[in-house]
Amino acid sequence: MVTVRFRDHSKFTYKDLIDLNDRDKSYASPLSVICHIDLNAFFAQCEQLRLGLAESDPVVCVQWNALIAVSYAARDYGITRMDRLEQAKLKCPHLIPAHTAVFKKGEPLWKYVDYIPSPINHKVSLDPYRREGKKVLNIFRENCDLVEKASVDESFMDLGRLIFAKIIELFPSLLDGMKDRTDKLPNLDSIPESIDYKGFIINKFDDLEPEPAIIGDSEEKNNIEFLVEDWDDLVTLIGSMICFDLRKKVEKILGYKTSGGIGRVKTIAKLASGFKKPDQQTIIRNDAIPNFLKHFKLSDFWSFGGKTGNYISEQLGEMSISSISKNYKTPVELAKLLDNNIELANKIFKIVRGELYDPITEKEQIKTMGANKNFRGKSVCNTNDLLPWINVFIGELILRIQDIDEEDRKSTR
Ligand code: DCP
Ligand code: CA
Repeated sequence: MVTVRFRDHSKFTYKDLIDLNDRDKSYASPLSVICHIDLNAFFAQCEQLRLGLAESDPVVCVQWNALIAVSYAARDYGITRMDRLEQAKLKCPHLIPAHTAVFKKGEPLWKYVDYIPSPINHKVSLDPYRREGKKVLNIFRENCDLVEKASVDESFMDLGRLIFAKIIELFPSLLDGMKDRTDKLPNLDSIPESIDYKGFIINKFDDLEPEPAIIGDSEEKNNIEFLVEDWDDLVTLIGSMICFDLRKKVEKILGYKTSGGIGRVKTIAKLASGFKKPDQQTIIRNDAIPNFLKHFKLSDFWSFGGKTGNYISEQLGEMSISSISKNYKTPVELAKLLDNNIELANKIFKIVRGELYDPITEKEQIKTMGANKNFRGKSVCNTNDLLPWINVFIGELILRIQDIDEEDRKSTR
């Protein structure tokens, strides 16, 4: 249920709305809407569908005897990626392990084999998953004009143009009434009934909405109110409908279940898509950002892994996101804790407020390409042992280059 109760004056201008229609400007508009979509238990889902199994089958994707992806059905048995295959089988005796495709020593093509391959004379191929990931990406690209591939199974999308078109379709008189781009957008009394949000919502910071903080899902949400107080709420709502459509397209065409997140910036959309899994999506309205971020630590922002992440944890300790935003009112104050690194302080200052307006970068930059293999024990002692692996490496690189060529041909057609 959507309730429209606009504030006295909108905080947003016609320019903010019009900027959504410009690929170069929309990410920086205060009305920007980004969605992030992540495939659930990706490699395991690929294997489940390849083998014609059901979603309820406890499939795990295996590399030698390590689990590299665990289906949600297998997670119900308490199985995680940390388990070895033997431990997982103890937890679920009817577990279905599916080994990745492999290159056999000396052969330049990968294949799925009907025996348990040994690392001594095989090399894992992740090509099948890369290809499936590409198919998903292509669906997004056919339906959205600005898509960033974030990893093999994740994409960010700038929904600006899609939302702008929908708004103009719903309220065609909007632009006619505009005199000056700096004018505030008009208030709305109601929105058409066909417009309803999709997904979980987090309540707003100002406590206008009832607890609990996380309310509703797509099935049982009829009595849950999605309060629209300004245009940012409305664009986020429409964003949730578009994100849902994109996810359902992927499911219908390819069979994959996904999770989605909708928010004004990439960091918020990314955290939102991981919030409810599998096959769910979470909507973060701007006023709900402080409430939503209460659920996370600074280290949950993926860009702070590794060295920078460690440095920040050392300097700031286990500080919660809320306390960073409450205690440090300017980037300069924060920089004092970070050896006066004002650039980093600025970034953290914006991240903890959900204000890091980063553009969506479309072009995938391939910086390097390599093929490697860890040789075990004494399996490679001389040139003769090594030469068959060169065939494998060359085969692997040729396949990758062919895939990229094909992609380039498609995009220049
Ligand atoms: N992957 C891997 N080793 C890791 C992490 C991931 O091989 N340490 C591979 C297998 C995953 C895929 O990358 O299926 C995507 O990684 P995710 O972190 O998105 O995890 P999943 O998609 O498996 O699960 P989720 O549903 O939690 O996203
Ligand atoms: Ca995933």
